[in-house]
Amino acid sequence: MNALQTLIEQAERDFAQAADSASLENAKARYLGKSGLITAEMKALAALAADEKRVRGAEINAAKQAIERALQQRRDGIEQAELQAQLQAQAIDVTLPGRVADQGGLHPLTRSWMRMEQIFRSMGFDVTDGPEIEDDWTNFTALNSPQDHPARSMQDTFYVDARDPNGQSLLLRTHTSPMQVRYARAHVQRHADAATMPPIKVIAPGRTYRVDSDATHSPMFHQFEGLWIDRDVSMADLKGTFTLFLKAFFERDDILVRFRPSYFPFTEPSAEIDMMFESGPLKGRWLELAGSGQVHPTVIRNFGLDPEQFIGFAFGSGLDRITMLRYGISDLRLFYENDLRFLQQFA
Ligand code: 2U9
Repeated sequence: MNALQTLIEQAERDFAQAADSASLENAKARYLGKSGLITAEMKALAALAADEKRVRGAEINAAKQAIERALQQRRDGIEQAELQAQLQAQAIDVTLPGRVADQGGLHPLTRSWMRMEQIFRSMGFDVTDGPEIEDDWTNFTALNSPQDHPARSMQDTFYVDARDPNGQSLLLRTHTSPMQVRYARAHVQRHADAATMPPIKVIAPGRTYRVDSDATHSPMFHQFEGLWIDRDVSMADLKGTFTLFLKAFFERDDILVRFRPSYFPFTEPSAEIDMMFESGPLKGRWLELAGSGQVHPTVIRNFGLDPEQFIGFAFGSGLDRITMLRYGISDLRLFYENDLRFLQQFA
């Protein structure tokens, strides 16, 4: 084997050992660089005779080309290897499950609340709001609950350890009625002339508080109350309004409604409202749904109106209760535990 062939094989081995482009370029310099081995062979040509020069020159050129080919091959190899390494480092596992954002949903009570508001709005009722910490007068006295009424006892009501600027005791409202007291008084003030006053027609939904806790009672629960005061509103309007609401809320017509005589300090006469489904799992059972009645003359007077001129009705019902009936829920506490397995069924 001649020296040039040895040189080619040596270069091939050197190039093969170069692990990256930098070492490959160093290896190239050893053969093809200014003081490289092939370059040295070229320089040595000068000392040869013309004939020998031609033959030897062609041999050296062939060797140089072989080394350049080997170099290019190795360059391509290293480039491929580097690309592969880079692709592997940046590899994406397309079989991984995607990171999907969880979608929230409305709480069943919120759904009922919105549904209830929408139905009453469609019947011309306004919707009002008010404070959850109330003063004694607005929560009790204005609603004809005398000072010694049992609903005022410390066992039934959460009193707040503070008083309002007028020295009145403060409490967590025990019903949503005080919102209607506030609404009605503001309405009467705004329409100073009773002769042209538009009717008071309002729904008051919201959180209420009582000292009570078991499967069907929670210390915090939701009520919605209606109030309609005008010159000629009757108990027949009450029955029609409430029946229409029930049929729209439960999305069915096979509903019977009955009134039973009752007592509330703020209404006279008063009635419990019961409802019966004529089919389905609750078929044939009277279900207590609401209290109601003609607004007591003392309450009308507390609005600043003359009870000889103005008359109307009020009702109060539990949002939690009608939501349990609508969805077939048996334990009230499910609404307040925030267990996603329960809540997701309504999303
Ligand atoms: C004003 C005057 C009267 C609202 C009424 C009831 C009867 C009643 C309860 C039913 C179950 C509340 O959710 S519950 O615990 N409510 O029995 N509520 S009449 O009467 C009013 C309201 C406002 C100014």
